[in-house]
Amino acid sequence: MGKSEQLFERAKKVIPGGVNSPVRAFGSVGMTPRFISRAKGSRIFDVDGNEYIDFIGSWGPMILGHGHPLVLDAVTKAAQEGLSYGAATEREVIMAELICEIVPSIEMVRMVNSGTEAVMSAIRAARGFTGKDKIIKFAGCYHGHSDALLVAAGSGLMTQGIPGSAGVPEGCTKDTLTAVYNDLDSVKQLFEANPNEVAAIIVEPVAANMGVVLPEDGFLQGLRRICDENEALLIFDEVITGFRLALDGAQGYYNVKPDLTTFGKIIGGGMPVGAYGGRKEIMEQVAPLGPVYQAGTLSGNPVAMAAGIAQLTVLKNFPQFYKDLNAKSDRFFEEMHNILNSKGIPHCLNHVGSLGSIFFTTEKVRDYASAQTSHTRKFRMYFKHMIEKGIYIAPSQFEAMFISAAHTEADLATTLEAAGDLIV
Ligand code: KE4
Repeated sequence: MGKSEQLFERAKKVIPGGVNSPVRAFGSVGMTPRFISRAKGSRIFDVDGNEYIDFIGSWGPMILGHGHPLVLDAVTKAAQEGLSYGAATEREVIMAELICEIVPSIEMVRMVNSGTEAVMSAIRAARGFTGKDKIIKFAGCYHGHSDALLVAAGSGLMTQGIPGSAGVPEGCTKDTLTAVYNDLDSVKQLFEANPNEVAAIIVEPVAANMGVVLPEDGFLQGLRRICDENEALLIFDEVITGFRLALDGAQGYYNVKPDLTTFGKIIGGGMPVGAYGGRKEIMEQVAPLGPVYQAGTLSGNPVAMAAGIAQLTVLKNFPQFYKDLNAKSDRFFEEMHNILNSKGIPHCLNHVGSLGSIFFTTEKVRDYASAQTSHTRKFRMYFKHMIEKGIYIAPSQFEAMFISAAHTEADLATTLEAAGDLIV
């Protein structure tokens, strides 16, 4: 029995499912999860000494690759000055100024410790600002695990085939309305059925939790228009797309301005960080300034801020960064598509920037229902084939591939070569 198997047996005795986040359990691909010992650049290494080219990148944060020297140096320096004070620090000001400088729609921002916390808090701020209770989300989108958002959710819930969660009282979700991604009529119908009751629409501007599903032309612009017509707020959940598609995220890439934005992942550089921010008049509702309460012991933690500031500063200071990363990624995904086509494997490959996913279906995947036509058995075969070739992709059909600046042309060529041997 290898070390991963041994650790998994031990873990299952003391941690639910042996993991601290469900998707890590490799349940949907029927394999023992790899226990990782270290990572560097585009590579991760498991406890049995196996090396992989990593396309998870901690589910998005590692856009520079693992262990970037400027990030590590910043963390080391900050840690030597103390791990946490529970008091205001200069680094929090620098981080907030950076985000407000880079993302034009953000005039004020609050740091929290995860994407879930960022979304939960943004929803509360939207309800507090508008005085309305209902929220519209989209089937297949995932916004973390706060009660009100565990409705028709993507990511791990979709992987496990459970649209909701036990332990969430009907009272917590009765104000959550579900629309169809890329279907503006489904949104309009909800507003017509709930006149003057909808506080906000929350959307992943590029859905990445039902696999990657792109917004069709006019979809995001349509949401902006519908929100303006109904005096509701538009919340972009950019926990994945923020600082991923472009320096100013999906809102810059698609040129649509939300009222509030949530972040996570990349802004923490690998440390636990989330944030929500937007128009000043909305954010001024948040305590201690306003009546919307939200707090956190480790919010704005100095070591986490140091990691985030270092990563965002690298992204900001290299104007070519996104042009190069997105061009490299486009070439890779297009070549992957050609290889699968040449092998006669029916599939839908959706990608934008350094984000992409392959669905084993003959349909064009444009929403939750079409994503569910994917043959998860074929995905399991694909996953097993790739990991045995040393390619580490998400152990779920309904997650994304993340390409980083650390992925070399050789890494990508090796990955394409592995796909060339795929039989599904
Ligand atoms: P966290 O609470 O996991 O930091 O963020 C929640 C969240 C919010 N919004 C979006 C768009 C997200 O994708 C996420 C979390 N993403 C998943 C990956 N699909 C995290 C991985 C996991 O659950 O282990």
